Amino acid sequence: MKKILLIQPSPYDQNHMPIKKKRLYFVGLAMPLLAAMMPKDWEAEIVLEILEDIPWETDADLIGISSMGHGVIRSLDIAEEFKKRGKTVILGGYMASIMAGEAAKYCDAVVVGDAELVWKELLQDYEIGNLKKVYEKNLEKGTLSTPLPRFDLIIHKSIGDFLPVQAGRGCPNTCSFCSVACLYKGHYIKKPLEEVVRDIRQVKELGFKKFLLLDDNIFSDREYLHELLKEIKNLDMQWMSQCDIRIGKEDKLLKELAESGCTALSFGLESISRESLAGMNKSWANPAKYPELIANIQSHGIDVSTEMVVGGDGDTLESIGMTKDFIENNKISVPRFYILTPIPGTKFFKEIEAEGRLINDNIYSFDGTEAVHMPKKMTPAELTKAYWNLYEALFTYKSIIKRNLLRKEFLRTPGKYFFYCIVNLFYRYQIKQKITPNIF
Ligand code: B12
Repeated sequence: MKKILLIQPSPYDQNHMPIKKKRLYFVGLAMPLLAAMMPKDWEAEIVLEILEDIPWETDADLIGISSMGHGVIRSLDIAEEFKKRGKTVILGGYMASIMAGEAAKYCDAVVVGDAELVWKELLQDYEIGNLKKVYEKNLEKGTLSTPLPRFDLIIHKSIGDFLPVQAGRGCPNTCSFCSVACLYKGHYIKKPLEEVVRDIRQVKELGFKKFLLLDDNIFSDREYLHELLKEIKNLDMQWMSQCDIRIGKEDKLLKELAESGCTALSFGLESISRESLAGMNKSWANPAKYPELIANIQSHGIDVSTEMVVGGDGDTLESIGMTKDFIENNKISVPRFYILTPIPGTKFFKEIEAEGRLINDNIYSFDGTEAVHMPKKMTPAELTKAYWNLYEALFTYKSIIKRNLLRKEFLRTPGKYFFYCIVNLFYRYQIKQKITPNIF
């Protein structure tokens, strides 16, 4: 039996050690899917490095390593180490895809984008000793079909109380900073509904009552979402996902979402400055409407979680300060922020580079917690300081109480808001150590 070892690396911490956690709440789908795509005469093992050590002495024939954002440095280090040990190494995932030329230096082959259309060919090439350096066949506009993910390889590990499910990949929006737009170029590729239902059923049969719908934007195709919600409702599960904020004006869909068991949605609001949003090719989002849209989503019983960036072209120290009021006034339980960062490969990176505004060319240090580009209305040092000030201002005890306990919904579900308070206290602890809070 041949064997593949699939590794989801953990990013390095400030001391250059892979981050370790007792529990990984958000597990990715890539490794269970790649394992499911192995031919019958292959055995597969999955290592989630955040929870377990890498078995350097493995008897595996092939090593597959994923990559995300700045975590890619660890992916490349692991690849190098296994290469030294004479193993055949394949790199894949978002970051290796976006910087395939660079990643290829550290491994035998890189899979750019979706693995589904090239995986069989790659394994055949490996077996005849004829691996190509890069495999790329993106799904683009077609339909997405995936086998049942091999969750049996991960459910015994220390993971959360939900598993991932995917209905579609990509997003119709083309925000210039976004890695998803960079790979999928404005396309949303859907799975047949029967497959999504099959996958949710598997999660349920494995004893989980919740799932995370991994789509980048479940509001990409209204009709598809409407049909999907009818199916999900019948499965009696709770779920969370990510979405375009404009869903906030769709009362019918919001009602269907809530009835189908959707408990929380995360929104990339990015900024309260129109000018900043325009600079990100996100003029379709209107921050003046954010409060009304958020309130409407919350009124349907769906929690709103937000992701925002600071350092856009319209941002001033004052507007970053006002972001604190925005988050508090809109009762956002668990807000998250990054410094706007030009990820290599994205349109935003090309623009910033062409304008001579890149101030740090060590792309491996781009982790969204330090300014690496010249903002228009402040210095990079001021931006980094304003970023941490914003986090500190929102994670005082007073602000945590204001956002989570002093709200009308509190009495209906106090347990939930106490849980959010605990998450906030953990974020506060991280912020004090200048660690950007993360959802994992
Ligand atoms: C779940 C998730 C997480 C989870 C779980 C990660 C894990 N340990 O498994 C958590 C919360 C921990 C996480 C953390 C981070 N994440 Co994350 N995450 C996701 C999310 C929402 C879903 C991932 C997923 O399962 N997708 C579904 C699968 C099927 O798709 P896929 O991962 O792309 O895999 C396919 C191909 O890429 C390929 N593939 C993937 N890996 C490999 C490996 C090999 C060997 C091969 C051959 C192919 C291959 O095959 C798959 C099938 O086609 C994505 C968004 C997204 N659209 O994917 C962001 C995303 C991947 N994350 C991202 C980032 C930036 C991070 C962090 C750096 C955030 C941070 N600031 O700390 C960290 C890094 C963690 C790390 N381990 O290095 C970015 C990556 C951008 C980029 N340019 O790389 C994304 C795209 C979000 C975004 N919109 O920007 N993440």
